[in-house]
Amino acid sequence: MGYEQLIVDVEGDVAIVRMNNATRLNALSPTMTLEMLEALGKLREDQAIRAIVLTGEGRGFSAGADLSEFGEPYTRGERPKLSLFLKEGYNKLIPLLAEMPKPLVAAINGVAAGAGLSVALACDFRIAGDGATFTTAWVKIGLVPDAGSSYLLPRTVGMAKALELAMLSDRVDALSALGIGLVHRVVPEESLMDEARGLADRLARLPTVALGLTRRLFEEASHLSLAEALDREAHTQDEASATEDHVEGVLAFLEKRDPVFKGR
Ligand code: T3D
Repeated sequence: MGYEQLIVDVEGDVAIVRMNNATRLNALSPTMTLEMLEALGKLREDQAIRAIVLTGEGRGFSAGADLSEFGEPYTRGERPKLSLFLKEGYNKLIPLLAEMPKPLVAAINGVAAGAGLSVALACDFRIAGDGATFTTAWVKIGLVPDAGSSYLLPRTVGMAKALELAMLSDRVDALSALGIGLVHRVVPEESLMDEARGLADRLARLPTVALGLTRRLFEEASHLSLAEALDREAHTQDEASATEDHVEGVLAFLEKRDPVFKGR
């Protein structure tokens, strides 16, 4: 199906999702947010897809909320309740990404700001082009971090750095982002998609169910005591060991051959 502000390409078992509102640096308009919910929801259910790359068209990854949507009501003196938009939009999109049962790679091709940064943070891997930049942006328009960044940013870079980024909202370049652990890798802009695609291909060859459960386990464990985490590990190991891929992994080891995982 065609989308207005999203391009979805499927190449083998990898889906490439491109945010496509390029004249506004892929600002997350309500249309794009709804389309992402729909497209990513379908990819989540599609057993043939085993990894997803998320990127932006043009020179931006995503500049966050589409501020042009605010202009008219604010000029008229209206004050729409932002929580209503958040609950219908980002508060559905971010969990959809963060709980995706297959790996997500953000290929950050330009600026990631505000909720655009949140989208990147909700992915498993962040590969940045060497021209990418990052800014929390919210404080510059008198807002607080949303779209999950109050949760995801401190967990990614630590509380002290997260507060600095959120309060000062400086624009951070790709190498600085690498230095604080905001991204996993920085690569030349021209090879960004090849690198992201290569990583996605590698991830798509791994036991997909175990990858999704690993992410879920880490998320759950961050709220648990050690005793509770051990218990969750035991239950989750029952889920992982019920897969064909577990049996294949063990047999391949014993037979001294490479495993062929099928993602089930
Ligand atoms: O309920 C709710 O929805 C609230 C939720 C809030 C979540 C948030 O994400 S709040 C944060 C929103 N985002 C921002 O405040 C960022 C605004 N943009 C910028 O600060 C800068 O554009 C950037 C730092 C991202 C990039 O700067 P630069 O110099 O590389 O590009 P530029 O020239 O500023 O932008 C290029 C064009 O994109 C420009 O349009 P023009 O002049 O060429 O017609 C600019 O207006 C447009 N653009 C950039 N960001 C947005 C945008 N248009 C709409 N919304 C944007 N967020």
